[in-house]
Amino acid sequence: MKKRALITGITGQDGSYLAEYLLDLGYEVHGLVRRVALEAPHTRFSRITHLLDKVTLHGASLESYPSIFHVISQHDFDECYHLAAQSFVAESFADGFSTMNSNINGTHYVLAAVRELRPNCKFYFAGSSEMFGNVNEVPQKETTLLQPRSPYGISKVAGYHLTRNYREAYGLFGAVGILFNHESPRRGFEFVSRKVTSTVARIKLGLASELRIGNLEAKRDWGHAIDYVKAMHLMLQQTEPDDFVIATGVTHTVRDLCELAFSEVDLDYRDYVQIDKKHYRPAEVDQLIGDASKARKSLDWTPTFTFEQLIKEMVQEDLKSLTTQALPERVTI
Ligand code: NDP
Ligand code: GDR
Repeated sequence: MKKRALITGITGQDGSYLAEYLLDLGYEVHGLVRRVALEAPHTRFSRITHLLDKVTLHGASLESYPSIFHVISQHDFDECYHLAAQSFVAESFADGFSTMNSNINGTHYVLAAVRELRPNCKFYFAGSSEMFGNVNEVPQKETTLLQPRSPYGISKVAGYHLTRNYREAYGLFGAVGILFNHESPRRGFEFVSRKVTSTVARIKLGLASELRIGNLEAKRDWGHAIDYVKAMHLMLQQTEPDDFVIATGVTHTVRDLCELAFSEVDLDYRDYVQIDKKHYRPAEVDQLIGDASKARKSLDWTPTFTFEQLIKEMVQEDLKSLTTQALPERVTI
């Protein structure tokens, strides 16, 4: 029997890779998408264009319990990967109310509908290293204190507790992946890795002259999304639900990222990078580095991409897109 999976956020970076991975494993894959996405498929489905004839899409919104309930009532899902969220930390400072609403209530709606309609469906919640926030230990692991520093981080802590509560109170198989930053050529343009690699490609091709950026000293543990979606799947193949940190254990500064990306096209980042205070966060998470030893031991998961391979691939893919097709303008406000 084919396993049937529902992915919320299938149009996002992780959703698109996870859909591909599950299809390769022989799953029947369903995706929850916003109704607005159905009306603008050329832009909204850009990451899953190649999958559209292989997956079943359902219109729903994280803001509407009835819409989620309706989707989950349609099929007997074996696994539900809840990835949909307002995922940009800076935006959560600009509009904390919307972020809280989608990320906390949306997660609660999915959990409540799964419990009501599909109590045997395994549930994955996309937790985040942003939950650690003002870190009290380095590196961070599953037992590290949660002290979030942004409305986004707070919303993910709430989702984490909701998932654990459904596990403990109702016996739902709910697993939380505490994933550190992971990137790819499909990363949104507003996130720093893609902002840097896409601007480097534009500069190299004479389409831009500078890179305006915020805190160069912020440190992140960056991995490749392809590795991270495999960890999500592994978490739902266990006999008991549990929570896992997924990270490379290697940290770099935003400055390292710029240096590497510019050097990939034989340029010196110091000639192009301009610090713009507007990209600083009201509260920053200075040093994130994960200890994924529990995942390594229990899931047999290890990352396969280095930071250098990741950034090289992103720069090369951005160069290729620019020379073969029109790359959408990055809009920054
Ligand atoms: P993206 O921002 O690329 O994708 C987010 C997805 O959520 C999109 O499909 C988006 O749909 C959907 N979505 C957003 N708001 C709503 C809504 N109101 N109703 C329905 N769908 C909505 O994120 P990633 O793929 O990078 O991340 C996936 C998940 O993992 C997120 O929950 C994120 O917070 C979390 N995470 C990500 C990490 C990373 O480094 N990438 C690290 C740790 C956690 P649309 O296309 O229509 O906008
Ligand atoms: P993050 O990713 O906030 O860690 O959240 P992002 O790429 O936005 O920022 C990483 C670090 O870079 C610094 N920075 C800048 N960031 C952006 N976006 N733009 C800039 O110009 C800039 N200059 C410096 C930031 O201050 C930060 O320190 C991502 C998201 O995918 C979340 O959904 C996920 O939960 C976490 O990773 C883990």
